[in-house]
Amino acid sequence: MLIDSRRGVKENDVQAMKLLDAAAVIYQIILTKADKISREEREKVLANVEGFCKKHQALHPRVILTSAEKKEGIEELRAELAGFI
Ligand SMILES: Nc1nc2c(ncn2[C@@H]2O[C@H](COP(=O)(O)OP(=O)(O)OP(=O)(O)O)[C@@H](O)[C@H]2O)c(=O)[nH]1
Ligand SMILES: [Mg+2]
Repeated sequence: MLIDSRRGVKENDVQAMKLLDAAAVIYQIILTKADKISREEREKVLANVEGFCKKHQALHPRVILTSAEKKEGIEELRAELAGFI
């Protein structure tokens, strides 16, 4: 589930999480556009998302912070996806 790191988890994301939990489909949160936020905001959005990981059974606990612009987290994301295959 791609989440804009500037916005965090929104109500429609929570609705999608509930559907995935109910269907027992494992999902993971990938934060995007990390270059657009400060170090402080990163801590905040990570804490926010980690809170959701505790509440949603099917949500993978590892959150990946990425920036397509700075290529940050892309290798990590690729490795994670390769792991699923
Ligand atoms: N700064 C920054 N801009 C990005 C990043 N990823 C995408 N963009 C820009 O965001 C705009 C939308 O690109 P999309 O590929 O649709 O990215 P998205 O994550 O779906 O973003 P939205 O459509 O805006 O929700 C384009 O102008 C991209 O260049 C990123 O990691 N950092
Ligand atoms: Mg888009």
